[in-house]
Amino acid sequence: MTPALARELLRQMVLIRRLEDRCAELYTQQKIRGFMHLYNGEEAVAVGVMQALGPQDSVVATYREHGQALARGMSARSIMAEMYGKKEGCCRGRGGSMHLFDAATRFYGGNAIVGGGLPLAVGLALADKMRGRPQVTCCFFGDGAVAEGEFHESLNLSALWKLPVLWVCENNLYAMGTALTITESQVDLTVKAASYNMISKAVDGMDLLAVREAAQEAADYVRETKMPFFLECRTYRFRAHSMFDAELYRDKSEVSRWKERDPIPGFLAAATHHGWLGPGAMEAIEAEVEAEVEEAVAFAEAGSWESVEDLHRFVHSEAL
Ligand SMILES: Cc1ncc(C[n+]2csc(CCOP(=O)(O)OP(=O)(O)O)c2C)c(N)n1
Ligand SMILES: [Mg+2]
Repeated sequence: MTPALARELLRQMVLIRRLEDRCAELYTQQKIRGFMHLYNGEEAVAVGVMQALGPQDSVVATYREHGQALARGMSARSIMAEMYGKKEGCCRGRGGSMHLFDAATRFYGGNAIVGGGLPLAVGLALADKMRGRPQVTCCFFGDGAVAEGEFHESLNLSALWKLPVLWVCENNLYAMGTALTITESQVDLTVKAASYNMISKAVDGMDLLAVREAAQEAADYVRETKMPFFLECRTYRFRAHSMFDAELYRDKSEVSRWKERDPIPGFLAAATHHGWLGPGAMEAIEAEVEAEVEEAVAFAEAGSWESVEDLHRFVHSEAL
């Protein structure tokens, strides 16, 4: 770790947090519509894992993917314009919150279907293998995906066909309002993954340094052996599942207990302790991030709607 990298990692987490808090405000003003799922509390997972990937690696994410998109290097303005449904957005406003996508950073998208990204990751990794490319495909998914057939089929194929996939399970203990403990016979997800004959490991998803280290080890293993690796990041979302959720399924005391382990102040304290960040660093980052988010909002506000004549484009391949 260097002081510059520590600052950058903290900045990324603060940017994710601030951009999403702003999205929540804009949602209540109906500037952003449709489904929207926020990542608050889970920032250390996206930021820490992304550090282990290179530009040629592929990333597949879920509908809760704003953090991954930012940590992968997509701009706040292209994300915000997409949230608004504007043409200047990363998908010309056609995807919205759940379908951020960016070929340039090999970000193969959010996905509205629980577990839907896992078979895509198998396909991406198979393509890399067949072409002899040294890439890793990193696939994020929630604990809820573990109950889907696609999880089992994808993990099995990745081990059977020896595919270079880094599986990253974001276990935040709930799938919408359903606790893991009432849907799974085996709540230790590393045990489930290990049954497909791959290395599986769990890490504290609230600790940025721990996630970064575990992800680096996992990605190195995948790159060297061309075998899959399952990394479970134990984390928690501070906000509701989506913008429509009364949160009747969990106690406020549980939420406040997890908030005490907020990854942002946690990493700030560690970085200060190690001497990577000095006094005033956080204030400067917050000011920078605030300016970046407001610039993104202004960009989205000033954006344009796709013209009616263009609406058929990208629907059928012949229209390209
Ligand atoms: C195949 C499928 N079934 C159900 C849904 C409805 N749904 C949306 S999010 C969600 C919960 C998924 O939870 P998890 O995978 O743990 O991700 P988290 O929201 O906690 O990040 C469900 C059931 C869906 N989108 N797709
Ligand atoms: Mg979950």
